[in-house]
Amino acid sequence: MSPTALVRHVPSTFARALARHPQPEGIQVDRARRQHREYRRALTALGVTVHELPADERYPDCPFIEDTAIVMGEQALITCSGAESRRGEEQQVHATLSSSKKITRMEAPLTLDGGDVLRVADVLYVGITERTDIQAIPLLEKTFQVKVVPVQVREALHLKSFCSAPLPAIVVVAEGFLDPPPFPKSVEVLVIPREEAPAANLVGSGESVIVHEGYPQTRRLLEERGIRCIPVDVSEFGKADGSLTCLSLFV
Ligand code: CIR
Repeated sequence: MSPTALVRHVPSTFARALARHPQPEGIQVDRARRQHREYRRALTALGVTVHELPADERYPDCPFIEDTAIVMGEQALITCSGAESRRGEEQQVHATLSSSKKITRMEAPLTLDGGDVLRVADVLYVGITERTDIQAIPLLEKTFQVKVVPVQVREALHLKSFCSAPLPAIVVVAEGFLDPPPFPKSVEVLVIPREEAPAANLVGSGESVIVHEGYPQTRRLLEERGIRCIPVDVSEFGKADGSLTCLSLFV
């Protein structure tokens, strides 16, 4: 069965999305919408069935759907965002998943963003950040009955801002961000150059990954490893600290 991912369209309010380092030229919503379309096409090229949710104008950050839920098998944990302005985005995701998943809800004061949850085999590595509270870990353990390893993150918004696990047993990490990497020896860790750190965030399926356009060293490293790369430009989302994984929620 092909994997399925939820994506959420770009609202016209997207120019007001949260940004740690707002760019003087601002976010171009039309360009973000075109990039989102290319991203959806790339998911389809990976063999993923894409389920599109409508934008919600009240939530400028709603395209970053990864943050709203953690899904493993039949279980879904609907998160409580660490950013107050994003609370409420999860309702539509909850409604969508409730027909097919067993739902658990996280309630404030517990907070967690999906961008902090990296799944490698049956272990969840969880970034402890401004968004994700260490107190949320017992609920993850209870919901999914898995081992959870906390990882302190200081240099970035989320754990997955500088690493990802795009294919089974392959983790891509930007040099110097996770020293030493907390993964077992059975996991292959591909280290990309620090100057390409944002390119460590990748989405994959089968033998292929979606990579960021404009990061040639990362692409070469992956291709030398025999991984097919589909480049996509998500630079408008990058202006709001977004990347590739955050634009989809694999269910
Ligand atoms: C935020 O600050 O919440 C959004 N502007 C960006 C969220 C990116 N999410 C992710 O990488 N999982």
